[in-house]
Amino acid sequence: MKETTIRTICQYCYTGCGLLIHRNADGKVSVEGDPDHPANRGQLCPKPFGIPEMLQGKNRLKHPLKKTNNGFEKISWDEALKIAADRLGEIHSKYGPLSLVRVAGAPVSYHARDGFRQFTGAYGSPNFASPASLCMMPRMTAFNAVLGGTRAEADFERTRLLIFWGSNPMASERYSAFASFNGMRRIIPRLKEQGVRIIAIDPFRSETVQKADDWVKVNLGSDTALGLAMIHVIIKEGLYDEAFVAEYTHGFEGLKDHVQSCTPQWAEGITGVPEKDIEDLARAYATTKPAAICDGNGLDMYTNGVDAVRTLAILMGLTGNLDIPGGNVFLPFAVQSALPTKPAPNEKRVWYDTFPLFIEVPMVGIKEAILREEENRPRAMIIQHTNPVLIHANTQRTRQALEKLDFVMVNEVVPTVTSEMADLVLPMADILETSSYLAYSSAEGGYLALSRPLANPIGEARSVFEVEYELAERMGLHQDYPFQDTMSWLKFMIAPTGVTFEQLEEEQIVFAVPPVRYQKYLDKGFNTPSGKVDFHCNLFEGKGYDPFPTYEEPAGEPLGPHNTTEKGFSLIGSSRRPGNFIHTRFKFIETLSKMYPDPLVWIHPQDADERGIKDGDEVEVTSDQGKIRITSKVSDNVKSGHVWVDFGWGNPTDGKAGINSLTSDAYFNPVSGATPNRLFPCEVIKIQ
Ligand SMILES: Nc1nc2c(c(=O)[nH]1)N[C@H]1C(S)=C(S)[C@@H](COP(=O)(O)OP(=O)(O)OC[C@H]3O[C@@H](n4cnc5c(=O)[nH]c(N)nc54)[C@H](O)[C@@H]3O)O[C@H]1N2
Ligand SMILES: Nc1nc2c(c(=O)[nH]1)N[C@H]1C(S)=C(S)[C@@H](COP(=O)(O)OP(=O)(O)OC[C@H]3O[C@@H](n4cnc5c(=O)[nH]c(N)nc54)[C@H](O)[C@@H]3O)O[C@H]1N2
Ligand code: SF4
Ligand SMILES: [Mo]
Repeated sequence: MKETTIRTICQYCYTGCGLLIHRNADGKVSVEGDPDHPANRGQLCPKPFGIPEMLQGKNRLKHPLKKTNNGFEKISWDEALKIAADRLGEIHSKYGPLSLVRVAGAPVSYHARDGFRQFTGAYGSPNFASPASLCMMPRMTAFNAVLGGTRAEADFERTRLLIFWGSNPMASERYSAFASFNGMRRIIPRLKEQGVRIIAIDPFRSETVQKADDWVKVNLGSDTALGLAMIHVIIKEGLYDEAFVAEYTHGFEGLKDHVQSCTPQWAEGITGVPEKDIEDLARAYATTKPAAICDGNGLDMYTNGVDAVRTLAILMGLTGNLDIPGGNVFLPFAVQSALPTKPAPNEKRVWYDTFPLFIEVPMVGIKEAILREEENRPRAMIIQHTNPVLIHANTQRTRQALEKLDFVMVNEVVPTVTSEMADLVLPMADILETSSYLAYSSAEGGYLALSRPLANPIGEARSVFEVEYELAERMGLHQDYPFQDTMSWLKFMIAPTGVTFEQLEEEQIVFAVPPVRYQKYLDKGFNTPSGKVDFHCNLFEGKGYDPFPTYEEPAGEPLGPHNTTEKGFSLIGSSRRPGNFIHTRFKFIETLSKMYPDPLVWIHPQDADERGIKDGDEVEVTSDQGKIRITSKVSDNVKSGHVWVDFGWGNPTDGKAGINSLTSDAYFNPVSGATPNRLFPCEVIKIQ
């Protein structure tokens, strides 16, 4: 065999590192970081080192499967697509176009995000759902409402003070939405060398907290109170940017009144952060110029998360740290999502009246519509690149909702708890077996990179776009389809950038957008209803929400740590993600699982002691929703009164506990539909 090296990219997280995949004369595969890729400059995290094992096809779904009374039966593609076309056609005739919902996964790779979106539009349904209400979109909705842009990214290279607020990039590698440059993975040590002060606001001593200069040990779900108190201090002490506030913000006087009572003393009682530390934090952020905030997913999965992020957006505006070098900037971006050519009317989607400002239907709306048997409820679900049973709050109720559907089709690469519930399972080509691309934004410009196939699709697995098109064709829905397979999708998506596939193939990395231009507001204003930073948020007010962010207790919590609930729960549970897996994936890849074999429940030494629990004991965690068995990790990384359960297990291929058996979907954020996946009252006992 000839030795080969393929230059490609990793699509397991938002960093999109460059990879060199070597295959030697014996066929042995090895992985190296691409030294010339701007995102990582040769560095890699552990995950792509699982690629050689993944290419062996362990646990892969190789054939279409249909559910029968005796379990799954192997069928041909022709039969599978006939079943899908017949069932979806019948459901369309009986219940109309709104009866279909397409549920997709985290948009880390674009084929996850775009798959079956076009089809759903052509079918006539506006019903899209995903983990968006748990992941990034609650933040984007808040930023957009106040700043008129969904993301204002930290301008890492030029800042003097950096606040990681509910983000843990030392494990998640998520420094921004899609911005990657100058070897993002080494940004923290590099900034420290330059004397930039780094602060982490986090209830857990995370990998990022461990690298920070200061740790603001905030209580779970209390960030709105912290943000409001910081705004109070900055206004009271006159530390805000007067010129910027006067010229470019709307509603300052109202804001001033609104935060009058939000004193640091008030916030101390809620956040657990001493009054003096809140004052110091506010002063540091307002007086160190420029300062930037790196917001994270730690703010999303609370019922009060959107307002927390509105306080971040207001802080950026108040201090003038917006769209300036070293502040939070609106970055150039090359490619948008593949929206359906013929979108169905948005206002017709399920639970639109409840969530008019959100980009799609929060999963809680889909589940409730089905479980309450609402007339316009979905009857058919296409599940594309996601594992809803494990990732949404209250696994038991997610299962019940799926069971009530007339038809469930799951597009997957491996068997999961969700695919086990399907009527039809379609085996998909993995990202390692198809062409794809990523668009990156950065202050230095927006660029594209190519993801190349490393092998042919395993068994009978096929590309999602081919399957989607063939199904549309069988149903007569293909007339307006802009792409028919992976390659035509890729070319269609990158066309607006002016970059061609041939160019990408030759150059691998192509810059398509010039470096950021700062202070765009000088001539364009802000893209909000007032044209300014909306402290007083007109968009929210117009839809009946409070124009200013207000602290509300996060739902799902008992009165506070050590306050026993009626059921005897005296701990507050949350969840975390270990650095070497992505969500529910890769647990059967030994290269990765040997580094972190089991999910753990992290408990403070004092709480463990009171319960006779030692490190490594088997324990039972019980919440209102259910119970799980898991191994304990006794650690003072946790605040006393909190316990943290590792998220991502629970598939048949790992046989371990899934945390969302413990979380509740009885509450949700009124704007984003976020459920409290990171907050549940619980108790932990040792299994004797
Ligand atoms: N290894 C790995 N990397 C990943 C992923 C993965 O599953 N595994 N997933 C990817 C995805 S989809 C996402 S969305 C990103 C997320 O990446 P990040 O945005 O970095 O978010 P998390 O990794 O969830 O870290 C959130 C941090 O917030 C803290 N936190 C929890 N609750 C609160 C709170 O109430 N207030 C504050 N201030 N902090 C809180 C947590 O302790 C944690 O340290 O990671 C991506 N990268
Ligand atoms: N309690 C709790 N709940 C959470 C979180 C948490 O921290 N705590 N995190 C939340 C967040 S931020 C997110 S983003 C979500 C993640 O939610 P998901 O996106 O649903 O999570 P994944 O495990 O990445 O699921 C992706 C599925 O797609 C499959 N897959 C992989 N490649 C392909 C492919 O090429 N084609 C197809 N068709 N399928 C493929 C994988 O096998 C996997 O089963 O979970 C959310 N839920
Ligand atoms: S940080 Fe790791 S998982 Fe993320 S793109 Fe880079 S190598 Fe892949
Ligand atoms: Mo996410």
